[in-house]
Amino acid sequence: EMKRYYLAIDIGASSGRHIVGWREDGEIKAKEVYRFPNGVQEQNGHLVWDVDALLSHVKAGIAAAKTEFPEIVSLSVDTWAVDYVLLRGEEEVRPVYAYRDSRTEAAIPKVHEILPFAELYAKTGCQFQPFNSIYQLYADQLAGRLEGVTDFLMIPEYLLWKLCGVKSREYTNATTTGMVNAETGKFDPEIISALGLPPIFPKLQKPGTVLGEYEGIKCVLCATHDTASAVEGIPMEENAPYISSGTWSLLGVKTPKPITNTASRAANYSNEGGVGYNRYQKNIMGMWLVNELQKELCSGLGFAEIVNAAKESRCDALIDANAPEFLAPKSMKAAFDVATGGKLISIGDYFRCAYRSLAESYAKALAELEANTGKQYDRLYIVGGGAKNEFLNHLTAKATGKQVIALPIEATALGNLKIQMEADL
Ligand code: LFR
Repeated sequence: EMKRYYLAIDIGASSGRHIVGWREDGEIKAKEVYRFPNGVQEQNGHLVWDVDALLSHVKAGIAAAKTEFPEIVSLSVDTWAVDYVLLRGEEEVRPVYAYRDSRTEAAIPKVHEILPFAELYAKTGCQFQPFNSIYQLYADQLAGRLEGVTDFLMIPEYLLWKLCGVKSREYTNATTTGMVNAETGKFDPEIISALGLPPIFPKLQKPGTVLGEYEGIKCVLCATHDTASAVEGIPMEENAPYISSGTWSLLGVKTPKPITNTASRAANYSNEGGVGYNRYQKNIMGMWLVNELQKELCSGLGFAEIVNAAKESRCDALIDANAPEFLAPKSMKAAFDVATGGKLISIGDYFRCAYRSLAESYAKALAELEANTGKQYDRLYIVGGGAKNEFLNHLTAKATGKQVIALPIEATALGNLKIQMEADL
């Protein structure tokens, strides 16, 4: 029997990868064929993405995949959420801002003047984050950047358009904009008209939709929000809470319906689109804390050395891992110093503090999840790069009291591949 090969292109805030997958013995097998760096750039005091570089890496990776696997049935792209490219016809509105940029600061109170957050949450179930597309779009509006704009494409949709010439709007990623109605699953017309946004929000398409082709390879929509693909890619025996652990730690559970009540809003839980279910989920600052500390304190040290230093430290200082001052500080070290009142001395102290604080915030988020869903769970699945950190897994088990099942798999790529395989039936 001929094997059928599929290509997942998974791009995160700090790197991207091309992974070819196929079915073998009832399982999805996968091989990484290309990897490339990504990262925000500074331009005129703003944080932006280099989407041209992303596109050329996407194409170079497809070429690399083809040399190893000449017969690829289809490809799909997933990336981080909320960010987008605006088009005027075929022309990009530049720059393409990155979500940690502070340009939304003035826009947020103005949006909430028109649509109080409680009202927005009741409609969309989307968590408050200063970078939600709704605030970015309103910042665009205030800056006059929406004039003549014909299209709003989120990053994966933009890259797929560049490959196959077809513009799409995919459901799971759209739910992170803060503009999709949780009940209807569509862009909410009242939100869009209240903010006076142009008519650039058409009907949403489902993961699995075939768009077109690129060099004979079908271009398909996966769950283009990386976290939605990750959740699809977790091999779970039962429905249990998960953490997709990377730049962010996304902690959540699948629920049949969104939960948008006051307790849920107070806990700032999000309801994001999944593939046939709701992701009741919370953003926790994640490995961003560790990576930023490492850049500043000890770029020469490897992962194992950092974990060892953290293990050896006896420092018991904690920070609130989700406090806004850690989102995009000029100096992560200084942010930790201020938050701990100068208690961190050795390098190990900083990392011990970061890991323990993450574990504590997982425990708090899980308690909220259990209270708000009215369900108790015994297990916690952890996937993504962070799942490889046994020290953090141990701290997490201790803080949460759950059985931690850490799977060192590329869940996002597996979920991306799974959706393509299902679309190929
Ligand atoms: C993870 C992720 C999160 C989203 C954040 C910003 O990569 O997609 O789910 O909240 O990035 O887009």
